Order: sequence, then C-alpha cells, then structure tokens
Amino acid sequence: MTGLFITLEGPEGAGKSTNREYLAEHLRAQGLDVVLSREPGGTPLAERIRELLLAPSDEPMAADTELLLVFAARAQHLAQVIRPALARGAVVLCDRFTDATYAYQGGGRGLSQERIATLESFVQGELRPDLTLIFDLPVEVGLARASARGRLDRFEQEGRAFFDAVRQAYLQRAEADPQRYRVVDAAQSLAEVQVQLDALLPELLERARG
Ligand code: T5A
Repeated sequence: MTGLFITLEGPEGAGKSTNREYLAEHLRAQGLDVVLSREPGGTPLAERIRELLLAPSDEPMAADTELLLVFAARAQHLAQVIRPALARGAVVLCDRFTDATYAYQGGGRGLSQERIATLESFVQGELRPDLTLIFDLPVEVGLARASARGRLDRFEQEGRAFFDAVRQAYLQRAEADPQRYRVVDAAQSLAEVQVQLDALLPELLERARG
C-alpha cells in the first residue's frame, strides 16, 4: 500500500504551517492516518541541520554548502519519516520539500536546475510529491507576516530581489506542471484561504483513498 505525499510550499509567511494544521484536521476527521512534517527538519538529526541552515552567522554559507545541507536533511527525513509513513499508507503533509530547493537555492541563489535535479534523483530516487499546494502572495505581505514574529532567520534577512526570484521560481514550476500543483491565493484573509482549501478537500480525499 502506498500513501499520499502532499507538500505545502510558498514564500515566507504564506501560511503553510497554519493551513497544514487545518488540512490535517479535516483529513483526520475522515479517519485518515495523517503525518505532519516539515523541511528542513522532521527528525532530530534533520532538525539540527535546520538550525545550521537558519542561524545567522558571521561566516557566509557558500551556496553549495546550503544546497548539500538541505539535501542531507532531506535524506534523513525520507529515511526516518516520509518513506515509512507512505509505506504504511499514511497521508504525509509536509511543510516544504524539494520545490523549496528549486525556489530558494535555484531561483534565489542562482544555482542551476540541473545540479538540483542531480541531487534530487540521488536522494529521492523516483519519489516526488503527489500533490503540491503553492501558497502564493506578494513578497512584502509574506515578509510583514513573518517579521511580525520578531528575530529574522538567515533566509528572512535576504533582500527583496531574492524573494521575488523565489516567488517566480515557484510560479514557473506550477505553470509547467498543472497536474501536480495547485496555486492558492495566500494574500487573502485566513478565512478566505481556507475556503480555497475547502474546495480542494474532495480531491485530496479522493486521492488519499486511492
Ligand atoms: N529552505 C527550505 C530552503 O532554502 N531550501 C529548502 O529546500 C527548504 C526545504 C525554512 C527556510 O528554509 C528555506 C526556506 C525558508 O526560508 P520555515 O520556517 O519553514 O523556514 O519557512 P517560513 O516560510 O519562514 O515559515 P513561516 O512560518 O514564516 O511561513 P508559513 O508557515 O508559510 O506561515 P505561518 O502559517 O507560520 O504564518 C505566518 C504568520 O502569518 C499569519 C499566521 O497566523 C502567522 O502569524 N497568517 C496570516 N495572517 C493573515 N492572513 C492570512 N491568510 C494568514 N495566514 C497565516
């Protein structure tokens, strides 16, 4: 039996974590086994790699170091959490996955798609998300929401051009594969965003039940 792998993506402050809980609640109410996770992170070791990635530091992190750390955390997360959950038939709802690598390390840092794709195949084999929800919103709206929480992490300290490139990379990926991606207008109020998610729930349930 194979489960369903759903990823939530989008720029900073788009509401991925908030709405991951909302979706989980609805899917669990239908009796589904739902596993919530996030990247970078999702296991104790991968969470330690996350700390390295997010902590501001006086030593600049080379883009390739960042890329390799992201995939190192992902390899651990896949081995410990994602693959076992999918193997037992669970729905995995993951806050960010490899689309974030294409958006941040590809779009934001300018690393080549080919280099990312090579690591994607190396670490994931054939595994790709079944469905990816992209929470899209203007950069300034997302950053205002994220910065309202206080101290900015290493990514949140990037400039406007970086986040514009991240957003564009996400939208290009969605446009290239409408089968896999659904774009949610995340600039709306939380209630309005959740109306959009309600419209997606029948499809999610159908796919989760195979
Ligand atoms: N990264 C990650 C990479 O560079 N490469 C990779 O491969 C991966 C996997 C991770 C960082 O790592 C980078 C990208 C990231 O910079 P993170 O903490 O997972 O960091 O990501 P963030 O996007 O920074 O997380 P946020 O918590 O900021 O964003 P969320 O989860 O999208 O937003 P959420 O739900 O926490 O909401 C933020 C605030 O907005 C409010 C919420 O209540 C909350 O206060 N909110 C709304 N307010 C008004 N209207 C709405 N519709 C709202 N929705 C939420």
